Amino acid sequence: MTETMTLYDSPGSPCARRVRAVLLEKGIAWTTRLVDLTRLEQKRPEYLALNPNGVVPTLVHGDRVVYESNVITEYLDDVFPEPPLYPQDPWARAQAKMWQAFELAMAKEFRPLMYLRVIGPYDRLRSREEVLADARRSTDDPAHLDWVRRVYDDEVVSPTEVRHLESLLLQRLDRLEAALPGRDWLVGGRYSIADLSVAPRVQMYPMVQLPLAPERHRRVCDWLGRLAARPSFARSENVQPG
Ligand SMILES: N[C@@H](CCC(=O)N[C@@H](CS)C(=O)NCC(=O)O)C(=O)O
Repeated sequence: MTETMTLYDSPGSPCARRVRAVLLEKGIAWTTRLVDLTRLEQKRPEYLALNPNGVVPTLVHGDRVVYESNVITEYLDDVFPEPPLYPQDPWARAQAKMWQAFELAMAKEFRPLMYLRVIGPYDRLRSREEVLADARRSTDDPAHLDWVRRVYDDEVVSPTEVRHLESLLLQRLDRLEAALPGRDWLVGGRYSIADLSVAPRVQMYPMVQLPLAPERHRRVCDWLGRLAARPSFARSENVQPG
């Protein structure tokens, strides 16, 4: 009997997208369960029972619950080895995992801008009371509820912190640019989990008002173009790929 595969996912989540991309690369069918981050559904007790970190993605494979996107992708690569996405060679694998660590650090810099420039304005399409009432339906944790209020009231980060985060995120692009001369992919001369791990967030830079400038980051733009040309990566943009 085939085990069921369910992905707890959210549109616009680069962390979930890398899991979708791996599922698509491997031709694995799955069912999507949407978690609405704007309604704080990721902090609902029933979701926290699956993923105590209260973030997407979470994968449920049969009776196994796997969370943390890089853990999920490695699990999928082990259980469904074809095509392999994690390098076998120890040095190449270490490099791929360092790119994943780079991405995790980049995520910390990116998150406040995402809430400031995307989720805050989206929330403010509705009344403050409505947004807070929705959040209260998901959790009674004061810290989480206060975060929703701060996002709504545009109090996520100060302008000074914004400039600092923007600068750090641009340095991330410089770092990528410096890694790409003479190579199409980040590690081992072939498309791998390193590319799949880093690209989804880089592709979202324009959403947080950090345009990708070809004059400064030509190789990064070309690399994203190569990824976009891969049907599985292109399809992974949608939570429920058609
Ligand atoms: N390190 C985690 C990070 C997951 C994460 O931060 N997910 C975001 C969406 S990309 C999320 O659920 N954010 C909601 C929140 O921070 O409450 C992973 O890679 O799975």
